[in-house]
Amino acid sequence: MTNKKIPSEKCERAQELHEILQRANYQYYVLDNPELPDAEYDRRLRELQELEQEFPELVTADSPTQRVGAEPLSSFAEVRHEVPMLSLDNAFDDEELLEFDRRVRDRLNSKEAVEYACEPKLDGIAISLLYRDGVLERAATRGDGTTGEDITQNVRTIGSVPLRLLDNGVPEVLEVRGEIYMPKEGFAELNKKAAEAGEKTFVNPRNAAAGSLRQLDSRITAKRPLQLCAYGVGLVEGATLPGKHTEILQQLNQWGFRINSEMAVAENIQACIDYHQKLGEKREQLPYDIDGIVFKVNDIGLQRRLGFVARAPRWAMAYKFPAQEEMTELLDVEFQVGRTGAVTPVARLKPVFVGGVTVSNATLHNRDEIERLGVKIGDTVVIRRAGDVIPQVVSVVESKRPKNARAIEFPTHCPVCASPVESTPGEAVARCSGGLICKAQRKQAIKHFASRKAMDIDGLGDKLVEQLVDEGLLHSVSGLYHLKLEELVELERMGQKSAQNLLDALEHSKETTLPKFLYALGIREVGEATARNLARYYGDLEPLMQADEESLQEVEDVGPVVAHFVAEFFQQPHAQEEIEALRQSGVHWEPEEQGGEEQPLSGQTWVLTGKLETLSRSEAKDYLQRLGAKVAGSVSANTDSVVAGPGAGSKLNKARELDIPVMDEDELLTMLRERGFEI
Ligand code: JCF
Repeated sequence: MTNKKIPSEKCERAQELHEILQRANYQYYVLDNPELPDAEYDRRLRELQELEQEFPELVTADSPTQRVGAEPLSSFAEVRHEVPMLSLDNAFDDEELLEFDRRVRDRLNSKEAVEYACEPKLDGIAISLLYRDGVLERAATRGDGTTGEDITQNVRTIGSVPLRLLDNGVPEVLEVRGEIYMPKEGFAELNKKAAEAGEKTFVNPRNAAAGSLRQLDSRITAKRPLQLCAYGVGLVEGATLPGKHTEILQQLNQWGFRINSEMAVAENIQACIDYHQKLGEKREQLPYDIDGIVFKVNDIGLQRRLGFVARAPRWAMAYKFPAQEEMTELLDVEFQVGRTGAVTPVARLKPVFVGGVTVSNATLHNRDEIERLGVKIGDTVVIRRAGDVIPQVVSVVESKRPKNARAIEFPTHCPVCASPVESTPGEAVARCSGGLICKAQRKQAIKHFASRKAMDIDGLGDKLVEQLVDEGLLHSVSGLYHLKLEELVELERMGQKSAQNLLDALEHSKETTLPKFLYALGIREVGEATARNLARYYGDLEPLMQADEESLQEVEDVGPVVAHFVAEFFQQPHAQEEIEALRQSGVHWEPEEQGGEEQPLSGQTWVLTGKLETLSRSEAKDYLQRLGAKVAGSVSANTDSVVAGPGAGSKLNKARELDIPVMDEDELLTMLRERGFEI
């Protein structure tokens, strides 16, 4: 960076800025521990940009200013990989993994256990990064393993890709291999923004990552939340790397690369099976998509002895998890009517095994979603089922569309009660206008009323509610308390004993609390927490029923929308009659202690992160709210306490950074027990 025309102090300043920005970048992207505030970073970057504008000779390939993207390309150049980029052989069950280990030991003529490196297999795009004298020279896609595409301009924009290696003693030539991926959170945000702007959304994080890297205009790539995780090396010249795979990765980490924080060493193949099992349970909590675990013989000497077959090394294996996406056929679309009248299109599918279970229904959410997907009946569709989330239709395989594919017609009238279906402008959901005239809404309302967190009527399951309504024995929530033994025993699959049990449960449910009763009414947008707030503010039902929208908004967490739904609900003559009938039947509660009295955690904001083992997430939240705490989804300077379980990631880091007290689940349980909860 020496040039006669440039004053030496400018040259030195540019150098200094390079170092500051490079270090800040490393702390932010690799260590997850930023030290330079964003504004400070931006100021320094601007200073460097101005310097480079004044003296264009100062611009180097590794300058932090090069991360913002460059002029669009017309196409990507071809790149030949000097050391081929291999793919991985797959295993799908324990037996296949044990088979792999046997083959390894046979080849090595070894009876002893082989040590393996274990890491999650990220669902992204494999790439090669070539460094010469520590400076990023070229980044290329894997392509077919031998020839890939030069995407250097795009890769340069990714914060966690070092433009220059840290430390001295780097090899003259170092080719680092890794996976570029989009974390789940960034993906969700990107899609949200795209949807709001009426643009096309991405089907999954992997496609989003691939699409972002394939941009000819790197300024677009620069705006995408991409990450790099290094998993190995290719070409190395002018240095000797350590003798174990895990040590090489540690060395890469020293040089400024992110490596997977879940990486572990397994002493033998059984430990690999355990690792696969453990990560499988943690899969949903990880901040990125993975599709399996990669196991590699850890000793590089042994790797050399094992060599390759065709395109895959003999020393590595990917043990896959059940796929979360599969293709199947859309047989039909039905429309379900929910408790609040929402009409939801449901895809009836040719059964397909996905995410570990057989799926034959998936949600299509709403009319806009059907339009966005452009899906027709008869289409082949991609179904995604991740964790316990409802299966979704993520895309249509248009090349497989049959000639007789039929358009999906959204009903103008409720399929259950024939009342008109109405849409509110600005709302994606269409609703049946039938209210409780609609059998579907009535059934859902009764199921909700009986549910555990509401009136908790034991033995009144969904099936039984359907049966009672269909048989004409039950027309409303209050009708529950008029059911008779003679009627019940007439029902199919209902004996004398279960009929009596149900009547006992109904009797028992009459003694309730105001929050539970309010929640049970199923007022739109009134969940358990809001019901509790309303109960505490008004103390009893009558003042709440009289409250106007303005007064309602004085209640914690109640805004104009919720206030409107609450006031509207109690104004309906039908609702008033039902409430009256329920009280006539003996439903009762003690008035609530009103407002004023401070709860132990009033005014505090708590955050739950990671996996909880004894409590479910919603139970923990519920307990904390009952002590007066607010439970938030992200950590900020306003957070008072964080409960972190295994697998806690960025939220925990942030809490530590901000010096916020952190406790584990045991400590939370102790605290709750001290406050009188019996857990
Ligand atoms: O995370 C990955 N997708 C991943 C891919 C990790 C690895 O350790 C890999 C890989 C592809 C090939 N290792 C090889 C040899």
